[in-house]
Amino acid sequence: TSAMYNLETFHSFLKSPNCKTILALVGAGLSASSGLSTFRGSGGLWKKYNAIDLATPDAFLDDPGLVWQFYAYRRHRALIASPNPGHYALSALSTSTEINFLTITQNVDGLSQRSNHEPSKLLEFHGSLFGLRCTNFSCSYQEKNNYDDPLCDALEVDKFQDLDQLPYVEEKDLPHCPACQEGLLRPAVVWFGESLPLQMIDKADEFIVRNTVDLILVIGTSRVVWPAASYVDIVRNQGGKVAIFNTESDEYDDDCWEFIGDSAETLPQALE
Ligand code: BJW
Repeated sequence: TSAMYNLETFHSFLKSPNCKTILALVGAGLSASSGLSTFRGSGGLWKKYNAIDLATPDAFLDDPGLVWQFYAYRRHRALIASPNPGHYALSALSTSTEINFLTITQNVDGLSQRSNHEPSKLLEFHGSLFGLRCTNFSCSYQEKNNYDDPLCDALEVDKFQDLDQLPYVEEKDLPHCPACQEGLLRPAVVWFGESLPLQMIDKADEFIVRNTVDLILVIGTSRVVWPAASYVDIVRNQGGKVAIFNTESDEYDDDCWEFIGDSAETLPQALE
């Protein structure tokens, strides 16, 4: 990273008339200091299972009980967690009247919402842990804000909290659709290989095309999952600046501000 990129130059760019439109791209690292695990790296394991392997349609077909235990555990953890100063710093930007702002969060934990982020400026790109939908193709049942914990007896977190060996949960004991009475419910999140809701992509594209983004804040994300990661290059190609907030340095990217450390600390500092 060149001498041009330091906290001082970041602050003066942020306050300059050249910085009118800001896009925040958020990943699991933003919620790390709220106590929630990331997907990749040291925090990326749940019991002996790899989080990435469980977030797939195949895993759910193969063993819906196991995948539901993973999501029930994460629902519980998210509900007892609180937003951290990083969430609040973004929330403050979202209510500013001076700038055009949008947060694209890949997180499904609901912590940005709970930090009072302006809802119209927040896209939950990969869905929400607190959304449910029916897996029966002929049924369109969905629930948006279901905070029941546990969702059902078999998914009571105490039953698999400290176990090396998880109890096997049969499909009949998992949450089923109250509308069609037969479909298994699933979390309304976007798994690998699944398409993001089209209107989500549309809204993101609309923001980028309408405004021309001056600055993208890339916060706590490994930038490997598409299409979310693609916005960094899209903004750069528009002539926008990039600021990365991560505990690890990206050796391959030196045309950006890089704030190394816990984003719960670095983000409020940079945005103050
Ligand atoms: C800290 C910190 C602290 C730690 N402070 N920092 C084009 C090219 C290549 C591949 C594809 C492509 N198009 C599609 C694909 C395939 C696939 C993909 O991207 N694969 C790549 C992995 C190669 N993409 C998809 O399948 C997407 N669908 C799609 O594109 O559909 C198109 C389609 C069209 C037609 C037919 C079919 C499909 C969907 C992707 C959905 C991703 N879903 C998940 C699960 C969501 C539900 C859940 O939460 O369980 O989303 S996977 C997982 O990864 C989750 C996350 O949101 C996502 C991103 O992870 P994130 O947030 O970056 O976390 P980590 O753990 O990776 O990184 C944490 C970072 O924080 C690290 O950098 C740490 O250093 C840092 N950190 N502590 C600051 N305190």
